[in-house]
Amino acid sequence: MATDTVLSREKLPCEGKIIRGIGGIYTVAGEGNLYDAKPRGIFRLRSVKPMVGDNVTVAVDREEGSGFVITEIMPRKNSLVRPAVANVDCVLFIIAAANPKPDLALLDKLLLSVRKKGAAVMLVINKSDIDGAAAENIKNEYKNCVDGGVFVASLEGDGADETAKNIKDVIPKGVTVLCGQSGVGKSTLTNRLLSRDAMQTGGLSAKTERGKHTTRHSELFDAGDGKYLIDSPGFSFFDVFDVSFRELPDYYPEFDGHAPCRFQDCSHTGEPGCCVTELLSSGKLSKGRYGRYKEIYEELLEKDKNKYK
Ligand SMILES: Nc1nc2c(ncn2[C@@H]2O[C@H](COP(=O)(O)OP(=O)(O)OP(=O)(O)O)[C@@H](O)[C@H]2O)c(=O)[nH]1
Ligand SMILES: [Mg+2]
Ligand SMILES: [Zn+2]
Repeated sequence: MATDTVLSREKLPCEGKIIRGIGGIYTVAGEGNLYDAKPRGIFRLRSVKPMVGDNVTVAVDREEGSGFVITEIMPRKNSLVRPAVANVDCVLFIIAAANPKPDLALLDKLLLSVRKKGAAVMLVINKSDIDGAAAENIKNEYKNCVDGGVFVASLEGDGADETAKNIKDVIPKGVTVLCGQSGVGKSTLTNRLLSRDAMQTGGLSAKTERGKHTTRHSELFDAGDGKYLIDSPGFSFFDVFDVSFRELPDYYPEFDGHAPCRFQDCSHTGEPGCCVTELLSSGKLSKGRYGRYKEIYEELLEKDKNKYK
């Protein structure tokens, strides 16, 4: 992907990918050029909004006589709501061992939502320099539920480049979104993975010890080897809305291939003869993950009961 806007018209129309969208103008990377384009009016009529990650056709805007227009949006493989990104192959979650305090319930909800979308999930536990023991504990809790292993990192320290290289090797080809609470180091890692200062980074608020929401938009970067990265704004609240309590175990890889429970429709929340006993004692399922599983299950069950109210 080129890094500057070249207003080359010869190659148009052409196919490309939306790498950012600001104020209704979308930048499309295609044929080695960047085109700042407006969506064709028909999309608004159909309530279709282009998204970062969309594969599109871009053409010269004949109506306006100049500028560029998005004439077609290809069907999406999937899309995330936060951040709004289409055609996501992998989500790389970042959590800090400390500063900000890790919110594992939030992480679990995000993990299962992304699994439901059919994207791979990876996990980096950052800021191990602040609390190495906490980082190891989180690693143990999550080692059986992510793809490609859990990475423990200290992205400010000496070994940061080495860590970033190891992470980059495991990231699959296609589009990977970096996701997590504000201040955990998503932009720091993005810059390490790209070997340049593409994103601004920020400190934590001294008063609340939370992130300062430094990143405000999502942008797609070419990391080479067919790998594309998107840094995203951090957030601290997430509601699971498209998963039913019945399908919850499907999004916990720890349950994959488990021994049958006594009850065929076992919810794994305390029934006798449940596989959970064995999964906990063998360490395949961690106590922390299981405790939060039960809480999320209750939340989803409650939501289902109130569905028609
Ligand atoms: N001690 C320590 N600090 C780190 C580490 N990685 C990043 N930081 C610092 O943490 C702060 C936040 O980093 P960012 O990369 O801006 O965090 P972010 O996740 O992009 O935050 P938002 O954009 O607000 O969502 C910065 O001051 C970084 O220098 C680390 O491994 N150890
Ligand atoms: Mg950021
Ligand atoms: Zn069970």
